[in-house]
Amino acid sequence: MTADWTDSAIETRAIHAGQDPDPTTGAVIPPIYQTSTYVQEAVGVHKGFEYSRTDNPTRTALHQMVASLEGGEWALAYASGLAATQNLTYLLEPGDHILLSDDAYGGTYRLIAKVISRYGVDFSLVDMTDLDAVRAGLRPETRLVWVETPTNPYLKIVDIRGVADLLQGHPAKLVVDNTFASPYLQQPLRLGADFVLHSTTKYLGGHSDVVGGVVVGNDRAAYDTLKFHQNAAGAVPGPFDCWLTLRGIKTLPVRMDRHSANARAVAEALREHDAVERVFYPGLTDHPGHDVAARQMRDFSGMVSFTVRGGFEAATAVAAGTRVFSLAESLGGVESLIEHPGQMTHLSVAGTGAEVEPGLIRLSVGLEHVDDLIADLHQALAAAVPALAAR
Ligand code: P1T
Repeated sequence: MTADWTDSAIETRAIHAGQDPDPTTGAVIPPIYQTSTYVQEAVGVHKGFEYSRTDNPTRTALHQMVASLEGGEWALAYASGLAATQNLTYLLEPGDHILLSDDAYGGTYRLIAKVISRYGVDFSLVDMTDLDAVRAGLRPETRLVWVETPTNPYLKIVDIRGVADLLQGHPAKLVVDNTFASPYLQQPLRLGADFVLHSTTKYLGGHSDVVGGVVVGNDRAAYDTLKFHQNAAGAVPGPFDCWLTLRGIKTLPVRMDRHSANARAVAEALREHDAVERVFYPGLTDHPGHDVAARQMRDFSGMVSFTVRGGFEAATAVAAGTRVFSLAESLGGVESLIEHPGQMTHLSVAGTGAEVEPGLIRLSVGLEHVDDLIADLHQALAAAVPALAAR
């Protein structure tokens, strides 16, 4: 029985939930239970653990932690965000339909379009910021509505409460991929979502040193199905990965505050730059989703996208021209990253109608000094788009 932190603030829960001192040694930090199996005193008589695909105490601590952060009854952890996504689709039957955001991580699209659809599950894309379009996109056989907010890579904002309300009386469950916000900034279950999904690779882990995923929810029957498939399909995280994620989560609130402050300053600086066409950041007051974001998020997180004048070639040159921002896929770590979605994270949506613009660049704004970040972008833009930068 672990201590109950329900009434504590999220900053306190991020440090303590699911992490009582080790009962045998008093260790303050839960051990990495690096074991595949557990001894039984007699057949079927054990301390609650049989085999580490089924359960592992370090993973149990992570489950309790993330459930606490999201305000959910339960959480289940997986070997990656996509393994978590796949596990949720085990709730579906052939003939069912998924309504998917038209702006979503390319790998989520690829999994649903190229893998899940082979098993008789249909899907269609919709702009989730348009509630009328969501209503029109629902079919009698829709069983999952898949929302990201902010979206990847355009940082569109979906009204979670609005989508949840229009699903009243429909059998479809609402999944919110909360990877870009993190539970510190946004808690979709409190806004009516049925399930929350994270790539814990990103802000929860926070240090670009571990790949993982989680699903969080309140529905016990869904838990039983997902828990069965977590074990039956077996895409579980190892104990060290769970421990790294728990370690990262302890600083989530302070990291997210600084990610958000740095990203806002970067977005404002980019908006002033002549070589930049459009800046996508929900913290800018003229972002079309700003009001909804201000309502459902504590702050606007650390992701910024923008288009450069000069299209594909200029964008490719900017992405390769930064020194503080590393050119890499992924996001949510302490170090700043830059990428070209069209050729990297969203290559798999090419030719689908949901592709991104060739001039689009995505930033994961890290925790370096914001002056260094802005100076780095200025020098990369000046080198890639010299005529415009000189104006
Ligand atoms: O990479 P993985 O841990 O399997 O998580 C997949 C995933 C799910 N949801 C969102 C919103 C994501 O952004 C991702 C992974 N995204 C990247 C690797 C990226 O650079 O966008």
